[in-house]
Amino acid sequence: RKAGSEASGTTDATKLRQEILAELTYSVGRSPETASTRDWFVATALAVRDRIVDRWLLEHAPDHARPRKRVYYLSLEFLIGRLLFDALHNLGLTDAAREALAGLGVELDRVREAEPDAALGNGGLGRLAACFMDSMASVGVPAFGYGIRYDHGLFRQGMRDGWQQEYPEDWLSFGNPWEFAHPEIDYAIGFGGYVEQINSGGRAKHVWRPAEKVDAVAFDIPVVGWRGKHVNTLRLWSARAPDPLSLAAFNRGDYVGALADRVRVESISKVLYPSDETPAGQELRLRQEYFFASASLQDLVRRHLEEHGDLGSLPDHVAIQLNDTHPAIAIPELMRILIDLHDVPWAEAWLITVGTFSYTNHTLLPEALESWPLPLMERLLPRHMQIIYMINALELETARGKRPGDDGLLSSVSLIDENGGRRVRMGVLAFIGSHKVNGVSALHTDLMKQTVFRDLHALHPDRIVNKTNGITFRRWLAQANPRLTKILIEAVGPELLDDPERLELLLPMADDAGLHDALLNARRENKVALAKIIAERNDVWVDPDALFDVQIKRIHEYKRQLLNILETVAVYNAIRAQPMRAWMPRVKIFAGKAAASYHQAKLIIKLANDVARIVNSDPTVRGLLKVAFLPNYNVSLAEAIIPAADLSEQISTAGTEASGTGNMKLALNGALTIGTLDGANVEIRERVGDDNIFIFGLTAQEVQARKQRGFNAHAAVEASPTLREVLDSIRNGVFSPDDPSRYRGLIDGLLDNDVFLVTADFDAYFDAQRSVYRLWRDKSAWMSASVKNTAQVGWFSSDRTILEYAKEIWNVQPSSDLA
Ligand code: DL6
Repeated sequence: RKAGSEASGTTDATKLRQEILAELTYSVGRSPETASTRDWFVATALAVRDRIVDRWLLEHAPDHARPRKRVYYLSLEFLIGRLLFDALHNLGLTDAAREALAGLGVELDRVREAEPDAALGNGGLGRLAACFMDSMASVGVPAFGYGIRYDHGLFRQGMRDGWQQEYPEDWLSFGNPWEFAHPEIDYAIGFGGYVEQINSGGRAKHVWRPAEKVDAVAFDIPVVGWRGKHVNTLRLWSARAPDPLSLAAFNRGDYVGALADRVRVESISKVLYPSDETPAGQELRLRQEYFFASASLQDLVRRHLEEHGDLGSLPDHVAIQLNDTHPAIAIPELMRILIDLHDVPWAEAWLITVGTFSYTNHTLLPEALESWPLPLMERLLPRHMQIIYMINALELETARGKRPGDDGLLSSVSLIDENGGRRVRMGVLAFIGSHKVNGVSALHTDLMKQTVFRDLHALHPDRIVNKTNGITFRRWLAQANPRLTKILIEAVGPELLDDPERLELLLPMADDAGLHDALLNARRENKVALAKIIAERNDVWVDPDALFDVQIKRIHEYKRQLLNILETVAVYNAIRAQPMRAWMPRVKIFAGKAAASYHQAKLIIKLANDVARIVNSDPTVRGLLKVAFLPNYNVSLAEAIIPAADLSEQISTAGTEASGTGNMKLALNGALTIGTLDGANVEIRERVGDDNIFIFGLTAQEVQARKQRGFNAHAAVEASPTLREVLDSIRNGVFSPDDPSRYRGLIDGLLDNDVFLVTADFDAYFDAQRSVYRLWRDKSAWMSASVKNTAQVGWFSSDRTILEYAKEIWNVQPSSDLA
């Protein structure tokens, strides 16, 4: 078999059909007559996987003659979603698979639905890691993604009477046909114990004697890039107890006790940490971080030694990217491996470490910046703590040399936070131990320099760089929106799939009525499909000709779903006041999960559902305004919503959203953005132009200034009769007649301490929504703006982002650049 064969048409379909049948028979153990849709999915996935494997093995063959520098992307989250269409599309096999299965009486789209959504991430950070894996394989950057194979990914969100309920997610319960288990790739990970100092040939040497050991076992998923040219590896670690059970306890009849140790040890890879923000389960989280960082480093050091023999050349052959601070413990771990296990002197070890690591920051929110209590660190990782103290002492000495007498600077750049219980600051560790530190949008990077890393930036002015996020167009355009993709390919040519910046060729056609009609038809079909999902999940019928106004993302106060709900209520009040006016039909669509312990976010979900219930059933409204909160937002649901969206809500308080990537996906699919000058919205505006985006609200600078002056929400509300009416109606129980005081605390809290300046931005947002109405009434003007969005966001491809990382951070040559 030839991997990545591009041969299409009937021959390929016939061959693929035989391969699928063979897998169904010999791997799944079923006949076509008895096979379920899931069986067909497994058989198809296995047949496709076979096609990937030949090239994969070739790419991973030990190549001592000319080894290329590799990237190791360390991320606690990979929100990969379903993989079948990724693989088929990248191999050019989607049509062949459709034909092959049709010949067996099976529909490819049903098979696609049978694949569970691998939800090994919380949101943007994890999805970015998944897009990067696709892009690294596509542009030919040799890479490993390293993470954890969680038995249970992000919780399944259900709704009970409008309240979020969390249920365990079970993507692995029927196995995972994409992965290869490698029980032989197994590293011991230590925890606890003590450090012994021994004399080794006249030199003091530290030996860590852990009290406890856990095995990390590798599971590999091949990641095939565009056109099947390269295959990288996503290696996920699963925790195994060294002893399967205590036989002594078992023989005593203590069957539960016999397994207790194993259950405790293996809990490390049981569940994805439920949120970025909660303090709960701290110790388990730290164990997860060290577990996967240590396994990954042991693995890459072993590979490097096999290929190159000595560790001095590590930075020449290895680039390790830390996806946020979660894997930052890898920095002292590499120091430990170098110093304690390979006798590398400290100064050289530090040069190797800094030369190898780089770190991406994804948030400025203080509560999301990780730090660990010293006693916990000292207990779990005593040797690492010694190394951290040493790194800190040397860094502070350098800082003192550069800024003598500046004690404020010293305490801000110290690895140890002395305020209110001593803690290790992982952001500082990641910064100091990396040669490059990047933000994820231009604004975010500037703010990093001015705020969280101001003093570190002063000491290391060349370290912070910007790498604006991107998305893979293969998933978010070609797979998610085949109707639009077909039109775009007809308009600008199939090369678009290789080079999304070719979308700019659409610009001269932005006012073409024929193109508008084609796009409107495609969008309408997508909206009909979404309307069906809304009817099935929410029992609400929505009009596909209404404006679909979409806010899909994690539920968080800074993202301001509340602002959107307040505007919804304002419109509802206006319709009730003047029912017979010519209201523009609109559907407000929300989706997103709240962290299980984030009560305010869960209350906001309940409010959205309460508002939906009242608005959707009010006969005065006559269906002109509908509200739907779609439960269980995940990658697959996003793939259904984004192609059907007319308006994209990106309304975070300026300065709080690091980048956003949903904003890019929606603009690419032709939705117009209503948003603040936050994160990558700023760069989207620069590209699509002021006339094709609805920007409103305070800028990041204005937000800072307002806060410094002391913002008074009462005054803002007094100045806005519309807002006052909205807040009064919510506060007085109009939307919660069963419990009229349900939202009193929420509204009073907003008035007393409006941290995210919802009230300050309300009027500007309300006005911007009126501009949306005006443009929507002029279909051709709207479509012209929509085309200009699609045409000008090609730059936000994650291939472009990865090429920038490769050149400016990793110093890796993508194979597309090789002669
Ligand atoms: O960089 C990916 C993504 C950004 O687009 C979002 O703006 C940002 O909120 C998100 N951050 C996280 C949580 N960060 N931490 N820790 O998901 O990253």
